Amino acid sequence: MTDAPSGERLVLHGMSSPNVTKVVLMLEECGLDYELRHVAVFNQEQFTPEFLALNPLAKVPVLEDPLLPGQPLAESGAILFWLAEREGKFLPSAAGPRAETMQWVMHQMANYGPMLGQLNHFTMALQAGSEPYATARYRAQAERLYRLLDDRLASREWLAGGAYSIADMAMHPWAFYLEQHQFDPADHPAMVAWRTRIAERPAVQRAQARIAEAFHAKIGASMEKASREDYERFYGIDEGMPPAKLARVPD
Ligand SMILES: N[C@@H](CCC(=O)N[C@@H](CS)C(=O)NCC(=O)O)C(=O)O
Repeated sequence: MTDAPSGERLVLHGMSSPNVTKVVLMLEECGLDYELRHVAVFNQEQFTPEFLALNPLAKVPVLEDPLLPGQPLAESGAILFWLAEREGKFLPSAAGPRAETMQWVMHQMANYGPMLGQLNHFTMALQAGSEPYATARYRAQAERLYRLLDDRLASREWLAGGAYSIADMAMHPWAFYLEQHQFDPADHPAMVAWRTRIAERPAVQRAQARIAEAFHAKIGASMEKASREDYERFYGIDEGMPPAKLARVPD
């Protein structure tokens, strides 16, 4: 984790989460040479001094790019904008399509990520039914967001700007929570068709293979050895909070 990137190679610090996956999609679409480095977030590795020097908020992804020496880049949306400008790809240059594409990247960052992420927390990290108000609140938010996505895609092939772009890459990994969040794919046909269209792209398939190879076994091992304290730190639970009924966490 401490070695700076050398030569032309980029280094992406992460795990197999949607916010990391979207960046790997872009790296593959651009044909860049990059290395994936696992950060064991279930074992508090994001809080080590080495990682905090990369991102003081202690979250992945972080990109180290030889073209940005000494400037590790956090926040997946900012990383997508950087790579799009660096490569001159997947962000239209004409003003209208460019603004629309930026709007949908920000939409994903500001709404889909935070709201679906909270629904994940209250439905998967906690024991079922332990926080009914929070679960209902974030499910209602998710319902609005999935409806918006399906309506948007009913009349266009790609989310914004008239072409496949970083807006689609940002949103795509989040769109797979639809079924886990117990919404009916049959009620979201345009969204499901778009999801499949993107999943069939060779770059997306290469990205999935790279993620599986770099992260899956390591994440499995890190979850296996994670303690209750590790999980509480990951979820941001501290002593002053009301007790949380965590699921699948050792006593
Ligand atoms: N807004 C950030 C969110 C990043 C984020 O939430 N990362 C999670 C994994 S997807 C993480 O590193 N969690 C570890 C922690 O919070 O301790 C982005 O899009 O990059």
